[in-house]
Amino acid sequence: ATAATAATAYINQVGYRTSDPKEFALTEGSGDIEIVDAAGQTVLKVTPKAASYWNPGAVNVQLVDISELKTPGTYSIKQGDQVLRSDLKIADKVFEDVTKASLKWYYYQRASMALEETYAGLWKRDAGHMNATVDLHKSTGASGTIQSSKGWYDAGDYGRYIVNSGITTFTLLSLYEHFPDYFKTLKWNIPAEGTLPDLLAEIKYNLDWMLTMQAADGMVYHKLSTLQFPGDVMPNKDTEKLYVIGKGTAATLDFAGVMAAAYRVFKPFDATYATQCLEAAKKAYAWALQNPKVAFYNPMDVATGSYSDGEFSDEFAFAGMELFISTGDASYKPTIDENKTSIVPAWPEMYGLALYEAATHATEVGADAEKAKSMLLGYANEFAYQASSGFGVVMANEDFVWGSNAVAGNQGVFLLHAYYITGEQKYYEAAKKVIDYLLGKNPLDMSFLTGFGTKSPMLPHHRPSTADKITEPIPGMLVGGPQPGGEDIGTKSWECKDYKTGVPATSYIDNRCSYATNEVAINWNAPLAYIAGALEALNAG
Ligand code: 9MR
Repeated sequence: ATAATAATAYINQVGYRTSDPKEFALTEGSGDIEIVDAAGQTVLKVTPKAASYWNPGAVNVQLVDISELKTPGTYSIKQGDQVLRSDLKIADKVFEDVTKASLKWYYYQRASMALEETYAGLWKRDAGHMNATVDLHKSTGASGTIQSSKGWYDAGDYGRYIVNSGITTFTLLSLYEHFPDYFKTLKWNIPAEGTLPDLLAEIKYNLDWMLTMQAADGMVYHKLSTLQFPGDVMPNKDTEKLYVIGKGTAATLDFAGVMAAAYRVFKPFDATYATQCLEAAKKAYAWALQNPKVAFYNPMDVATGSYSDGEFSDEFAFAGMELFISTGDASYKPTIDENKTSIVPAWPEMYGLALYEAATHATEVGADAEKAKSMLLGYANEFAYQASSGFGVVMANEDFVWGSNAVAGNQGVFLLHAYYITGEQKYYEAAKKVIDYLLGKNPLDMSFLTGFGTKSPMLPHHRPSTADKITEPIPGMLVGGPQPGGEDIGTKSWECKDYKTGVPATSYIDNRCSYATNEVAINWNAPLAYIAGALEALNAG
């Protein structure tokens, strides 16, 4: 007899919730699938269904529905005589540890404090960037110094950037705002901040930094970083001079929206702090109205993250909507523009956040809430349809950009909002398929979250994980993911060898060199944390 090549089964390697619909992908190959329990008993037989060709992976797969598998345990997947894999897990709260770890990662990213062993374990480290008196770079239009400390390092580098802090901090604030009961008690071993729930303690660490970045006239500086990226050193060894760099309408409006939302979330815990946030938001918004077109680009002597954006109507809508919801003052309320097309949120595309808010505050927002709903559902219906084919994920070729995993994540958050608005299960299911994709049901057959899954990134582009000499990367980090740009491929020794496959969804390398596919970033972890947290909170007793 000739031995047939075994098919590959692509599963969510972290597992499936007992009560959720469940599906995995399978390469071509014929025959029914058997699910076998730890005692060797076949507990389920399924005939794979053909699925349509998935462009980004240039591949045909079949889909296997195992929703009927509801008994917690670890199972094998068999086809004929062949065991395709033995790491299929079913459990009640599969995404709780993912939620905790992806949120705890923000603690590991904290500037200006030592990470103590009681919290950080193996990854304890000295404090970095302790000099709180920071020079204003000439690009701020001012001179002198400000006091600025705390906040999260952006990514694999040690920059702190207001624009990217904007979408990140807002996503985490909205996670709390949407599920206060769940997050009031969920803990993941970080230092206490008064009596704040862990999620809010973590968020406050970054809000405190953001507040330092506002000038007296309301304007918000663009970023706090060295002039060039540091080498692969621990935070305390990055001793180049820090500067406060640039200013602009995007940073100021992103700040305004975040601070307005923070007002609502912190009010029950600390009214003084909440009011400070709201006043800061109002001042920022007022500055932006007077200065509606100040774009930031890196000055000649600066090479750190630019987060440049030249179009601000989306940031105006976001900030205005948050201020309107928080104050009830109609002068802040933006008009919903039905011609907007880039409505899946991303750091330069904040319009979708205004839509989320409008659609879920129908009473306050009035007629525009219906417009927002129909815009969201128009896309969400398309997404839910796409999620029923291929790898079960929404991602199309053009979604494979730098940080593609955050595009997937934000599509999932988007679908969850469609679920909140309608209560329709198909949106929940499609959002759940996003987390399946991120945790292993993808053509690379890997989980993109460090420390989670059978195979996950070991060599992320993340300076602390490189310099600490500990084999395991810090857990709970979502890498940027595959994309065909190859911006990091080059001739210098520290740049990557060519890893492009000609296929968007497999152009990826698990290597320190790859800042374009294997870096981590605060704005990429946030949507994953949101989906994982929401899926658990929605199902909590
Ligand atoms: O996430 C950013 C991505 O959208 C851009 O295409 C890319 C190049 O400008 O930069 C990414 O952001 C990086 C930032 O500039 C600096 N810190 C690391 C970020 C993730 O790679």
